Formats: sequence, C-alpha cells, structure tokens
Amino acid sequence: MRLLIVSNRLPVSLTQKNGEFHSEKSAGGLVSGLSDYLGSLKKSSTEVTEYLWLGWPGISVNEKQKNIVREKIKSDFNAAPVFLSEKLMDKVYLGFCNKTIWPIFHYFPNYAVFDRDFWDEYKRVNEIFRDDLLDIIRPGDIIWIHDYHLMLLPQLLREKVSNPIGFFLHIPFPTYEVFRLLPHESRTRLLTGMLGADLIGFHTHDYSQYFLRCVLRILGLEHHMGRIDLSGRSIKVDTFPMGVDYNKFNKFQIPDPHPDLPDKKNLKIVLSVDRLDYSKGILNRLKGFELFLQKNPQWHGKVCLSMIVVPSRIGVDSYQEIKSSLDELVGFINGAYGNFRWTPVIYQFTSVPHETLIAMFRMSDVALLTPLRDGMNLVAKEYVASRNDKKGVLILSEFTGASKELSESIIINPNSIDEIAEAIKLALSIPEKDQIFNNSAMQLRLRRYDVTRWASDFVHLLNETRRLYSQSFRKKFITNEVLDKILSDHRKASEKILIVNYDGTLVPLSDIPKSTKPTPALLNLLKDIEGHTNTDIVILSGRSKENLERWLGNIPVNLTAEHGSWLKEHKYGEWTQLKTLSGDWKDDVLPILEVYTDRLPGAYIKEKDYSLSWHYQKSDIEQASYITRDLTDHLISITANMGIQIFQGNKVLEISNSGINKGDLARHWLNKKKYDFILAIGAGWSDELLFQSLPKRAYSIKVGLSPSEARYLLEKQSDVISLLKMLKEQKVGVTL
Ligand code: GDG
Repeated sequence: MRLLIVSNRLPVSLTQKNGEFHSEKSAGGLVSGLSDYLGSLKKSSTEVTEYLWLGWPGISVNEKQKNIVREKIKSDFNAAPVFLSEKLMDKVYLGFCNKTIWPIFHYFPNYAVFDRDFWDEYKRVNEIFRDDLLDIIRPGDIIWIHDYHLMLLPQLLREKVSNPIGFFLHIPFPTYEVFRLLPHESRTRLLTGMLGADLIGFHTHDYSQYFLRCVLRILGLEHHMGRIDLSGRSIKVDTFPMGVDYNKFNKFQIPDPHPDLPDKKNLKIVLSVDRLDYSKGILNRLKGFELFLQKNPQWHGKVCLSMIVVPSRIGVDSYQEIKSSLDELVGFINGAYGNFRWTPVIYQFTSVPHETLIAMFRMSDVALLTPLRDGMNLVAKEYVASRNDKKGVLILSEFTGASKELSESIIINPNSIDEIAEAIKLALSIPEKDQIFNNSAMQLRLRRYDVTRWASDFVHLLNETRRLYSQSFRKKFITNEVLDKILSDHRKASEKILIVNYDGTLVPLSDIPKSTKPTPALLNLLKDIEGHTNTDIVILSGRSKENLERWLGNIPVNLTAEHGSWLKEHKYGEWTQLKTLSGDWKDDVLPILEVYTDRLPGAYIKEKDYSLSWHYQKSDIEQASYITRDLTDHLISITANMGIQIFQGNKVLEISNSGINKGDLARHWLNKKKYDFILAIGAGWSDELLFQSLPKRAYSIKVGLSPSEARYLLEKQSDVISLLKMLKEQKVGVTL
C-alpha cells in the first residue's frame, strides 16, 4: 500500500543558482517527525510498502523546469511537487494561514485579520493542491494530509476519489467561543473541509473535544464516541499525541568538547528554544527570568538564560513587534544585572545545527518552555529524550499539548511571571536523584510512544476506520443485480405489499414538521404504484391521525398514526385501534415534560390522543442534546411500569403508550393476505423492529448509513423516491 503524505511544504526547499536547482532539508517538528517515521518504514514490516511526499517545493518554477524539478525531488527525497507561484504561496502563508487561522487557533484574536482576499486565496491554494494530487493518486493509495494550511483539502479530494483520507492538525483546535470568531463561511467550510477525511487526528483529547463541539454547534452534527455520520460516511475523530524519535536524541554522539558550546565553568544553564512567535510566550519567559534575578541575588553570576530564537514569518507585522520587544528586554536585563564577567541572557536569533541543539539539551540544567499556546511542543520532549544521563529539569507551560504527557516536569501557567520566577528557583534546587527519578518516568513514556508509533497508529486506525465503517456498510449497498431482482420479483408477484415509513423515507427530514407535506408528485407516485402495479401500501408514522388524514387521506394507502395507536385501512376508510388504549398516563408525564420545556428555551409539547411529543427543533442544539438525555432517563425511570414507549426522532422525543411496536404493526398488515412480495423501507431506529419481524424472503431497506438489521442500505432519502419510481415503471435493467 502506498502512503501519500501531503503537507504545505515539502521536507526539502529548493533554491536556484545559475540555472541549477539546489535542495536543502527543511526544518520544523512536522518535517523531522514524519521523516523519522518514513525512514523507519524501510526497516520494519508495516502495511505501508511505499510512500510519496507531496507539497510545495519552496520556489516558483516555469513550465520547462517542471520536469527537472519533479525528477530531482523524486530521486533525492521520494517527493512530488505541487507547483504554485511564490507570490501566491506567500500571500496565503502570510495571509489566511498566519494572520487568520494561526492567531485564532492560538487564542490571540486581537492579532487576527479577517480579509475576504485572504480567504479566497486560501481556497485557491487548496484547490490547486487537489488538482495536482488528482494526477498522482492511484486506487489503493492512502492519503494523509497535514495541518492548518490544507484544511479544505480532505473534502475537495473526497468529492473526487474514494481513497482513505486522514487529516492531522498539528496546532491546537480552539474552543467554540474562539473558533466562532471566524466569519460564517470560513468557519463552516473549515469544518466541512476537515470532515472530508475518514480519520481526523489531534494532539490532545481537549482539542478533539473542542472540534467535536464546534461540529455540533456549527454544523448541527452529533457524534457517538467520536464518530460522526455524514452523507453516508462515518468519520472518526481521535487523539494521537505526536512523539519524537527517542533513540535519535538519546543515542546521538556529540564530539567533546563541542566547538559551538558555551564554556560552562560554574554556571547553571537555563535553556530556551523556540521559533519567534507570540504564541511561544518568550517575553513572559524573559520577564520571569528577570523577576527571578531580582528576587534571588544569591544566584547572580551563577546562572544564565541561554536563549535560541529561530527567525520565522518575517513578513508578518506582529512578529516584527515581538522581535523589537525581545531585543529591548534582553538588552535591559543584561544592562541591569550583568557585569564584565557575567552575561545573564545569552541570546541568539538564528537556528543552530541539530547536533548543537542536542549538545545544548545535554549541558543545560533546566529547559524553560513557556508557550501561551502550543499544539504539542516537541522541544520539551526532545530535551527529556536527549538526557542520556537522565538529569535536567523541565519547566513547561500547562498550555502545551506536551504538558499532558510530561507531568513529572514543573508545570506552570506562563501568564504568571511569579510562577515562572518561582519555578526557575525550584528547578535549580532539585537534587540529582529526584531529577533522575522524574526524567526516567518521562523517558519511559517517550520511548514507548515515539514518533514512529504515533504515525503507524494513525495510519493503522485510518485503515481500520474505513474497513469498519464504510466497507461494512458498502457490503449492504443495493447493487444493480439486487435492484434487478427486487424489480423483477415485484413484477412477477401476485400479492405485493410496500411498508414504508413517512418522515425521512418518503419525505426528507426537516426541522419544521409542517414543511414535510407530501408533494402532488409524491401522492401521484403512490397512487400509481397502488393502481398500476396492484401493490398494497402501508405508511407508518408517529404523526397524528388528523395530520395523516389531511395529507394522505384521499389516496389509496393504508395508514398507521401515532406509532400504531391508530390504523386506517383504505378500503374501510375508518380509523380504528388494534388494542384498547388509555391516555391516563399522560397526566403523569405532562408535568415532567413541562418542567423540561421551561428549562430549554424553544422547546414545546404537542399532545395527541395516545401520545405526547416533545419538540426542540428551535432550541440550542448542544443544550438540547444534554437536556434530552436527562429527560429520557427521567421518563424511563418513572414510566417503567406504565408500558409506554419513548422514541427519539429528528429533534423530537415521542412518548406513546400504544403497546404496539413496528414489528407488531408489520405482522398485523402481513396477516391480511398471503403476500409473495414484501418490501419494507425505513430510516429511524424504531424501524429495526420492523426489519427483524419480516419473513426472510422479504426485502428490507434502511435509509442512511448506520448499522442495521435491514438486508440492504440506501444512502439517502431521494434514493427511495428513485426506487419507487422504478417500481411504478416496472422496468428491469435500470440503475439508481
Ligand atoms: C507545529 C506546532 C507541534 C527548533 N529550533 C531549532 C530546531 N528546532 C526544531 C526542534 C523541533 C522543531 O524544530 C520545533 O517543534 P515544535 O513542536 O516546537 O513546533 P513547530 O514545528 O513550530 O510546529 C507544534 C508541532 O507542529 C508538531 O506537531 O508540536 O505545537 O506548532 O523538532 O528540535 N532544530 C534545529 N535548530 C534549531 O535552531 N536543528
């Protein structure tokens, strides 16, 4: 199986000099982590046998040069380029990506810019990725898309290919209140874009939950244990905390003495490493260090903060502002506390070679990482993994994904300068044996769940998700052969019956119950099936008999209202009851429904002869979802001995004491004649009893993709109408 990794940038950046292309490996957590995983594929036996990395090569290329670039990066890096102009890429990277998504997702709405052009360019780049990928994707490939630059891509591809698609977000996913700051169109499209994937992964459980909540609040889609059902597909949302290549850091050999490193003498070193970014809390870190020096003169001359800041996003104003404040603050601290023999803050605004970084990790007594928000923060894990002496103390912000796994470190709130200063003091005093104890526990975890495990877990679950959800449904899809069989059996049979549910089957589900009145076309279709093909029709519904009479009373169909409380056989034209029913129980249930109605604005009660329905189409969806669960539990507990049934419909809870379920109803109608063709179609969970009660030779069809006892599945309600039209035509050899 071939794995296609898709990210904004390739793991390599091209430059052009004198007509020649030169490549340089790009830096960053995503690239180094995935490269380590892909490297491990050659050594181990996994389901992935081949891979190809797709992304922007970092340079504009003219038509003639495209093939040269393709060949170069394919042979050197097993990668394929998505060609985009540098101008467009810059606009999107420095526009919607880093001036809109990045600040919103990192809880800095004051830095966010909402610009229509940014959004249009973002959509364009995602479409260009889609178009280039379509030339490369082969059946059987699995596609893994990475990060916030490509959030629309899963859906854009889903519309064109059926390959398994995974999406992983490397940055935090914000809470609903922050996410909704995005304009309507972009917030909806970002969510639906991600939902094009079969598996969506986040670093932490919190991010997964925030995403699911946004999906509920903004798209109105509920989930069951992280599974969302949408347009005939199931999408799994899960948590995969990204790890590091533990052995690479732990076993790395560095020359001793290393030429780039500071002379340690008797100094304690506090290390800080980040990209320049307001989300990293670098200014707070410096202020914390300054407060520590202010409060602890005994440490003057004995400790230094060694700070590596890697330049990034040079074109974004907010980054320039931070850089100036940073320069100023470093200058202030060194001027106020330093002397000829001691520089309190050693500051480098550059990236350093990988080997130097590991050497710095090993010689630093403390790593001080104080992001105000960070998806994961791999530097924290790399520091712990690099310590082959198991020593060192990590001070880590509680707002990093990594803090969930590195709980033996000193966890601080980076908004509190006091907490940072106190933590530095504490870290410098922790005895070696405690350092070793804490570090060993963290190393154990990092060794077990390393970057290879992270990626292989994701890929494995992506395959599983597809196998479990989609494939099992797919097996039940009505094929052309099955369709032919249904139609020819229907044509040949002499006694035929069609039992069909109303809402969600004959008409689409709607939040406005009155809007699902049957159209003249539907009424004619039912009339024709009955008249031309001599088929008895039974319509099952939870609606009142008055409602059904008004809508369907004049066509030759048999009706069942209020979940079976009332029946009307067309040829007699009278509403009758299967059993003698009582509505006395309503006196006990109504007051309960009223209490819950008061608690949920927008909810209302409808009373029918032998049933009550509690509607909440107009209510806040999330609140309704909680309160409905509560109400259902409450009703079940008090009605256990009343013999009433509770049905969950589309934003309605129906309570009925018919004592008759859809299975009983089916038997009632089937006993009328010796039917040699039976077709039952339903969409809700209560139709399962109908499907179960049918004889084996009957055709049963469930509308929508979810586990069902029905023999076959149809994807959507409109497919039911197509099928009914075919029944009417009595043609064989057609397709849905
Ligand atoms: C995203 C999310 C998430 C840093 N300075 C140098 C250097 N680095 C390397 C580190 C580490 C990587 O860069 C930085 O990783 P982070 O995790 O801190 O952050 P990002 O790559 O910016 O971004 C983040 C990550 O994706 C993974 O999902 O953790 O939250 O923002 O590997 O070692 N490497 C070298 N010299 C440096 O000066 N050689």
